Amino acid sequence: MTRPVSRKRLHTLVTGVLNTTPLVDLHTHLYDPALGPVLLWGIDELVTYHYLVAEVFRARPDFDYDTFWRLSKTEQADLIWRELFVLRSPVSEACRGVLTVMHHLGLETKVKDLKAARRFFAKQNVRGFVDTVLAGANIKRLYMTNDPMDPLEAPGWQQKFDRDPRFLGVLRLDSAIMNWPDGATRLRAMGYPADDGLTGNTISQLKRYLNDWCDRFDARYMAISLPPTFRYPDTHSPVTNLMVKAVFPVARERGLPVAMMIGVKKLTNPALRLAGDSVGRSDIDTVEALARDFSDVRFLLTMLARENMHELCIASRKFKNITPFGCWWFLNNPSLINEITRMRLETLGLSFIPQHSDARVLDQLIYKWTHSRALIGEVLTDKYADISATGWVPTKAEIARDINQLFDISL
Ligand code: RAT
Ligand code: ZN
Repeated sequence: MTRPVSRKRLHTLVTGVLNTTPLVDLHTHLYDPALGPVLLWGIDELVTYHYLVAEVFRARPDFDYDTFWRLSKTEQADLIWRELFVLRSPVSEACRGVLTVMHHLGLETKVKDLKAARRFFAKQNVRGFVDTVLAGANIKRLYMTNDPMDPLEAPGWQQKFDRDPRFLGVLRLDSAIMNWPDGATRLRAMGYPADDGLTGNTISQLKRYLNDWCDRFDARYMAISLPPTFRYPDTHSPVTNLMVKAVFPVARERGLPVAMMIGVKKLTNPALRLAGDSVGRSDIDTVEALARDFSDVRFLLTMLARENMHELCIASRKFKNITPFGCWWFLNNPSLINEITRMRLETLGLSFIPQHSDARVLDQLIYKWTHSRALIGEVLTDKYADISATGWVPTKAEIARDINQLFDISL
């Protein structure tokens, strides 16, 4: 008979392994430093994160959107700092995140302004800071979001460069195939003479674009974010047609997964720009039908509405080609990470990817992963404690094996 083990002992084991295991981050908006200014970092970027831009207007509803956008980045950061960190206690998850990063970097958090933080960052260089952050977050590899049509990113890919092997390529599809025929115009401008209509020529030009850029990026998967109205089958929807006729066939031929992030209502409030997107409930029948009809394509799937999370777990039980991942954007809050991770372990065992950071600013890796590791550690401990009560007590090696299964993604 195995000796009973306390929850405290299990917690020490689990957090010991989790904190010392370098993890892989499946979805970020971070970039190989060789790509230049598209990689954001530093205190002003951190404080003007779009999650905080949305929050500053909660604190200052009298403030005009256009006036805010006319401020310089430094002025925006000063305003957000004063409103959300000085005049009020910074209790939201996005605010807390900034504090976690500052604390980790040895900066005072309860300060009236950002002067000291700015002095600290002025002394850093980007490559050194990449190392500091990846070590601090204990992340060994991360996946970028690469868009050949992004004017900020595209110039960086014009010449060959030595890739940092920690930054893996992902071909993002939104600009090419959402809001069709906008994508057709952009494809033509890039030397892929697609038609506005969904002709055979359009499909073959799009396939050529996908193949060329998967090659150029050494893409490990293709990714798209989709609105709650996304449906399959749907013979009238351009995006559904382009996915079915071009994206899935290319994914199949290349053996690449397709990540679909479903449930974003783009620019519900356009005046908020990047902070203006909202959430809507999406259609799980669509997810199941795609998984059934494209059984040879691996789908990495996340959804934005909490209401979709349970049915996504069940769909994943039915289709082995679905891998649910992460607690995306508005779900990236402690209470929801706790709930979703618990539900996934209970319905899927270890066959899912618990978290991604979605970091847009390099420094955010520190807080996103510190917070998520702690939450996932609590949930895993509870699950091990439950099975330990029957005598099935995990060893440290078994816990390490499980954590590797959850996080050691290689695509
Ligand atoms: O979480 C975010 O920062 C969002 O703005 C989006 O980037 C979302 O994650 C996406 O990839 O579309
Ligand atoms: Zn994202």
